Amino acid sequence: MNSKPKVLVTRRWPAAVEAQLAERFDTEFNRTDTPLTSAEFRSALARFDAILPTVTDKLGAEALDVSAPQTRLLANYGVGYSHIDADAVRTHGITVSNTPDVLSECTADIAMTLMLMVARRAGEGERELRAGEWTGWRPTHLVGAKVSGKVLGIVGFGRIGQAMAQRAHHGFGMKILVQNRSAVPQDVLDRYGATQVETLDAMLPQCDFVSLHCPGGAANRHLINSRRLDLMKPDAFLINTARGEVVDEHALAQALMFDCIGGAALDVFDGEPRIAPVLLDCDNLVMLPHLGSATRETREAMGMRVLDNLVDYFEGRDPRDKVL
Ligand code: 8YV
Repeated sequence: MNSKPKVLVTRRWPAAVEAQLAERFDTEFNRTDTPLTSAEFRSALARFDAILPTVTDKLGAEALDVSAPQTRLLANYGVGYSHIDADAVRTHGITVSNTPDVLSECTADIAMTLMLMVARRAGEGERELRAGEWTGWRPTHLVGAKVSGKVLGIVGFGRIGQAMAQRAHHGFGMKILVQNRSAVPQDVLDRYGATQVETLDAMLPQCDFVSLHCPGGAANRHLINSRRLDLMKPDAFLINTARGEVVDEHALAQALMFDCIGGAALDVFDGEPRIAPVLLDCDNLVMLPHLGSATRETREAMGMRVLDNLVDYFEGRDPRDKVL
């Protein structure tokens, strides 16, 4: 009889991690590489001891509408877990873990990439060149905004927010303002020459760039709405590598079309991979397909971190990255 815990991996993972999972657990892999449906999740919850979901697995009330699930652990491959219904997992007594730390650097790298791309109009430039429309250098062609030395407002000063501040302050000489739900210790702010501002409304008018690094979910849904976009400087830029729902995308499209802000750059979208068509019409918008953690090194490290959490749990300890 096989006594290894039964584990379901919902998407394709880096080969090295899949090999370790297969060795240590009775592992089933979803080889279709398309997200499971709610019905498939309900059936999996009856059969597996642990499920290893990703951001694309909508584990809402419908998918978790089961009685007495076999599943005791959802070990999420990713740091954000707003796709998992916290009330439903609490009702079932299911434990949830995530993968913090290992993706902070690469996600901050993508936020920097987006900030530079939108300020320097790199997306527009590449589109023009590929369309064969570049007529040559001229003093007024695709003139963007300087990044170095400007004011960057960071919303959410956790690990990724701090990795962003590290790059922007020490690499680009930017002045850092911080909005965070709790008080950030002074020595942490001092590391990045940062100042915590009491409210988001007070911070927004002071920023040349605003970068979002807060959690998603209901609490932060449309944190950036038309009223707050109006508070931003008319030449300021918004960067989102957090979660799509944090920004009201229709309000953002309006703000971009009517030049209420200078531009925006998004790695995440509300209801992704569907993109609100209104966004596609905005020239001063850079969009990437959720690439924050997408490096070989980080995706492998995320998988290994999930493995650590599984081992913790099945050896009778709380998983090291337990979040629910
Ligand atoms: C991950 C992310 O790639 O970790 C997160 O929360 O947003 C991404 O960078 C994705 O969530 C994988 O599940």
